[in-house]
Amino acid sequence: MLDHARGGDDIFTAGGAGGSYTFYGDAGGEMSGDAVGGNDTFTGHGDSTNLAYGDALTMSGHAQGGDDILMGGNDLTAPSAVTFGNVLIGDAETIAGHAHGGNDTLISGTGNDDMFGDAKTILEQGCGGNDSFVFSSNNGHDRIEDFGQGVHGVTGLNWGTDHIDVSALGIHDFSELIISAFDPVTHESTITFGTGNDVVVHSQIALMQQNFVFAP
Ligand SMILES: [Ca+2]
Ligand SMILES: [Ca+2]
Repeated sequence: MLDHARGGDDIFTAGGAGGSYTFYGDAGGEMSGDAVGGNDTFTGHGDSTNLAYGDALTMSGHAQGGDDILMGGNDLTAPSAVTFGNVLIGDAETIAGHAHGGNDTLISGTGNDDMFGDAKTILEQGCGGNDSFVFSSNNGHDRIEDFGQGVHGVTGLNWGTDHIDVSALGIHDFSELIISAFDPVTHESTITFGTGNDVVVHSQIALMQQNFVFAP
């Protein structure tokens, strides 16, 4: 998608179990110039391989990602923690130039989800959007790879200001969360929602109350 191209708002639902699904919300290649991605919705299928990009493979120039909703598939039984049937990427594999990622919503299913709110790699002046990661019961073993907290002076300022939505779990307050100590080397901590339901979060700094959306 080049120049002033604009993507539509698409809805894609993956087919049967045992499949391999790759989704690009807007462009299978590069989005550049002043191209703007649509607001797309992807729903993965359980017991399958789902790879979803909200916008494109790569974004450069002044491309702007849409606000996409990506949902992981619901496996009958989530596999062990080391394998991810679902890779959900809010914008693109790589964001470069002056491209901006959108404000995306990534929703974990009962399979294992590896989630990038923006991109696997952000280069140059590229930046991500303000994304939401949504969890509920029986969600398997997941990862959030780029949790932005808007903290200056710490790697990941270009990840936006993101939130983890735990409202569906009936969690009302930060004190109800079980979170391992933040590792200052790996920048990871693990939130345990229940047996077989946890998420490793790669964040800028230790997680705090304002990083979450709680049940009312
Ligand atoms: Ca899009
Ligand atoms: Ca994003």
